[in-house]
Formats: sequence, structure tokens, C-alpha cells
Amino acid sequence: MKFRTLLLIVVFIVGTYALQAQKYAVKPVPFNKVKINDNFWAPRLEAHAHTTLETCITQTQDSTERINNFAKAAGVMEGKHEGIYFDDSDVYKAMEGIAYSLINNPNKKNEALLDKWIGLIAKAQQPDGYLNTFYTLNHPTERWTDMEKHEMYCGGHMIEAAVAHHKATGKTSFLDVATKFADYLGTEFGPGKKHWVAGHEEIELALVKLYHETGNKNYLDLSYWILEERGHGHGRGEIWDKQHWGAAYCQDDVPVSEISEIKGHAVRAMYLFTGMADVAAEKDLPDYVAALERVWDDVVNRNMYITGGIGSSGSNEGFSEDYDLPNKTAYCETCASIGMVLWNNRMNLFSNDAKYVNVMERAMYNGVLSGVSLDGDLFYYVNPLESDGDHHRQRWFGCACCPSNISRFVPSVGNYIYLAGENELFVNLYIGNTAEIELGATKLELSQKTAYPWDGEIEVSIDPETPAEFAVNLRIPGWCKTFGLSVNGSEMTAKQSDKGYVVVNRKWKKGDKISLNLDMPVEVVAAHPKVTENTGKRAVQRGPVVFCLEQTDQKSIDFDAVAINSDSTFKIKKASGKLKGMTQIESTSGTEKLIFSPYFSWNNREPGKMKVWVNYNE
Ligand code: FUB
Ligand code: ZN
Repeated sequence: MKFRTLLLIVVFIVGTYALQAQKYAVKPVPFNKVKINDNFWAPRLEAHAHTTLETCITQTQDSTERINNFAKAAGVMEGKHEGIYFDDSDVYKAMEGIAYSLINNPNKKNEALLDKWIGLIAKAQQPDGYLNTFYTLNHPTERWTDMEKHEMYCGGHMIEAAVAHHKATGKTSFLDVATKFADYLGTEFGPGKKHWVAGHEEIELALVKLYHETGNKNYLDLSYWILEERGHGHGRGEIWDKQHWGAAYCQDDVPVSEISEIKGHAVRAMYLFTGMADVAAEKDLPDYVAALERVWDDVVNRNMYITGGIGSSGSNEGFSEDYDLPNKTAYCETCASIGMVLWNNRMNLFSNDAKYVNVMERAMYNGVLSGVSLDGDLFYYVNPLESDGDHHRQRWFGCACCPSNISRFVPSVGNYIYLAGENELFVNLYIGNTAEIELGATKLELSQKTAYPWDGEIEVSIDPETPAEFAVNLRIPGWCKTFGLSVNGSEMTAKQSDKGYVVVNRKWKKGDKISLNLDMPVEVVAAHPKVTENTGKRAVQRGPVVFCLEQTDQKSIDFDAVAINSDSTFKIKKASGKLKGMTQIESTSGTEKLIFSPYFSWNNREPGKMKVWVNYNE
């Protein structure tokens, strides 16, 4: 197979129209309506349900003090808070993951465990609604004195977990804790009350989720107020005192509607932008939307790796200079890639533009998935694109934000597949599943069959309860240049819209089937010329999956000297052993053969060197 050369992977075309700040006209079909049953994600969900969650439960409950901190704050155990001041958030993120996983993998034991932990959390909550075990146990009189200390961040993760629990089980026990906390926040903060810059964003998007779940508009208004506090000199505490951090580290250097350039800590920025988009969608804030578009351009076109990873620098866990994208020392925190998924999902909700899903998908299949081992038991915090063989996933970390984030991301993947409007459906991701969807008054069952991301053939079955007319928008991924489409066996000459979808608008009836065939050639990709790290190098990608070379696949070759060239040919092959079910790519350059494996799967076999960007001879 001859390869196709793509240039400038960090550059995506920016649309020429302005996004509208308006209520999302379409809504995601939530995870509890989507059952994943394919050969790619379903095994990941199983590994998550049986292994990742077990790890999170053991680590939070038995091996560390995280659950004990709640028991102590609840008064059922003696002692002080132990661990990092934001350790509560890992418990909440694990709980969010458990709640999501109950949909695809119902589990009475885990549901009962949630009930038990919720009981402790409710007891640890102070009578006025405040909830944070670090301050309650160690510094009860110092609440809200240092804006870095993650009180709102922990509260935000609690709210997200409570909403997930409510959606998954219908129970209100956790949601009650969340609303009590949010109501308390409203008594302390807001117009005419205490100023506050949330040193680590998260509360903003969480309050909007709580608004959606409860209908209480106070939560939306509070989220907006918190966003508007930024950039006016209100910041106080460790972040602002540290010379090498300062306001920009937590996106407090300018008011949010003036943001143009990406700066500071990557995860904080992603959560901020997600929250801004959510609030802008509800409140009609064109300045927010314009700021998000500007900064999206800066992130994606000048500061993103081919893996969708962001935040190249370890010293601030964030961004440095434009085009500064080193491979070996790339920080690319797993949480930051998850943040890219969240933010790009919101941008697509605004715009129904597939370019955002292209970025979301890139982050999902590469930067996020590399963060967890295939067995679901080991995690990366940092995701470099090159290694000397000494970077390995770990069971847990002192700062465990990434494992607990993986634990809530993997089972929530069902949230990102479909968007539903009054009379239109968007199919954003190709993942085998069955779903129950409502488009206005029309109820339908939908199923997808596909071997994506290893193959571009997709069959979508559409079964409305009664015949109904609506538009089905199928995303044509950015990497796909040619495709075929048929409905009930009849070929269609559908054109891709300028927003990257093909639209099939007709009266649908039970048994209707769409077949979409996305051509998925091997692509050899060059970086932007300003990324000097990758001068004279190329990367290999097929479909949404970025590939890498691992030493274990080319033991008899001098790994440091390998190269491909303009005459190299590529063929795909079925992987075996640990990578069974996946696709590998074999390149032939003269007499030298190389095997490329999916980047996300690296270091799941024999440890060794790895590289994504490979020397290239013209
Ligand atoms: O501060 C909470 C989380 O810990 C951040 O999002 C990560 O970058 C790590 O520092
Ligand atoms: Zn993290």
C-alpha cells in the first residue's frame, strides 16, 4: 500500500464563520441511554469495571487515607487529614466512574459501596453545607483563605459524581449533598459577597451540570459569577505569591472574555474553557464564544501534539512557547487530554462543527487511552512521544488525579457518540453500540456495527417507533478523504457539508440501514516546520490512531538508526499476543522492515524504547 503524505498535523483549518452564542440546539445522548458492545471499547469498559475501579477502590479505601479522611471528618474515626489537600477529589472521581460503569456493568456490590461512601460524605458535610476534609480536619478556621487550595475544585468533582450517581441510579442521596454544598457556596460567594478566583477550575462546569440536573438557575448564575471573577486582580494565595506561577498559571491574568492565548496549567485551562462554553450556551455570551474560538486556534494549531496531548512542560504542568513540542520530555498529562475531550465536545455542541470532534477523537484514541494499560491496572500521568525505555505506567501516584480521571472517563465514553436535536441526529463517533434516542417527539432505537478504529466500515440501523422524518448527520473524520454511503443498499452521492458531516434527510422507518465506508489508508504525517524537534521526521497514522515504533517489535535492528523514506511502502497486519484484536502497520524501506503499533498500546509488552516521530529520508 502506498501511503499518503499529510502535512502539518498541528494545523487544522479554522472555520470562517463565527460561532453563535446560543443554547445548545442539540444535546448529547447521555451514557445511560447508550450500551457499547464493540470489540474496541467494550473490552476497555470491562477492564475498567473489573480492574480500574478495583484499583481506585483499593487505593482510596485501603492503601491511602482518602476514605478515612471522610470517616474522620464524619466523626466516626479519630485523627487528622492525611495526604494532599485535594485528595477528596480522587474519591469523587472514582465514584463518578463507578456510577457510569453501573450502566454497562450493573454491579450490586459497587452500588452498595457508593451508598456507604455517600453516607460518610454526607456526615462529613458541615451543617452549613461546607465540605472539604482537609480544612474541616486540619484548619477549620481557615476555610477560603488560599485560592489555590482546591476547595471549589473538590466541590466541583463532588457535584459531578453526585449528578452521575443520580443519573445512573435515580437515587437522590448524593445529589442532596451536592445541592446543599452549592446552596452554601451561594451564601458565601456572588455579587456583593466575598471575591474568589477558583485556583483550579472545575466548579464552573460542575455547577452547570447541577443546574441541568435540578433546574435551579442559581447554580448557573453562580458559575457565571465565578468565571467573571477572573482577571480582575482578586487572586490571593500560593499561586499568586510564587514568582514562576503568577496569575497566568491559573488563567487569572485577563478577564475570561479577553482570552486569546493559551497560558499556564493545561488541565486548569481545559476545565475553564469547558465551563465557559457551558455558561455561554445558557446565557448568550458572544464574547465568551469568540474568546473560546481564539484560544482553540492557539491550542490546536500551535500547541498540540499529534496525539492530541497538550501541556508540553512539566515545570508548570502546562504550556510554554508556541511550537515547543519536545517528544521525550513531553508532559502531556492524561488529565489534560481528558480536558481536551470535554472542551471539544462543548465546542461541537455550540457549532455542530466536526472539526472539534476530530480533535476530541484524536485526544481520546491517543493521548487519553495511552494513560491506562490494556488490563486497566496501571496508569500514566505523563505521556511522552518518545522514551528510552524507562517510562512505565504505575499502579497509583501520590497525586492521583490521572488514574481517577481515567476511572471516570472510560465508562463515560457513551456520552460522546450522539447528539440529538428536535429533528436531527449527529453521529459523532463510530463505536459499536445500541442506543435509545429521542428526537423531539420521535423515539427511536439505533445501533452501530463497526470494527472502528481498525476499519472504516460502519453500519447504522435506525428503528423509529413510527415512521418519522429527520436528518442524520454522519461525521466524516478529518483524516478521511474519500468515503462511500448507501441507504438500504442504494448508493448515495452525498456531499460533505462545510462542517464536516454528510446529511441524510428522509422519512425513516423501522429496519432502515445506513452503510458508511470511510477509506482508511496509512498516512505519513509531517509536523509544522516550526516544530524543530520533528524536522526531518515523520509519524504514521491510520484512521484516528497514531502509531509508534516499539523496540520490542524490532529487536534485531539498531533502534536509534531506524528510518523510513519516500519510497517506503506500508501494509496493515493483524496484531497478536497482548495486542490481539488491534492493527499493526508493517513498513518496508528497501530491505528494512519495521512494525508500527498503536501509540496508546505502547509499554504493554516487554519494556523498551519507543518513538512516534521517526527519521525520514526524502
Ligand atoms: O491540582 C489537581 C490536579 O493535580 C491537576 O489537575 C493536575 O495537573 C495535578 O497537579
Ligand atoms: Zn492528572
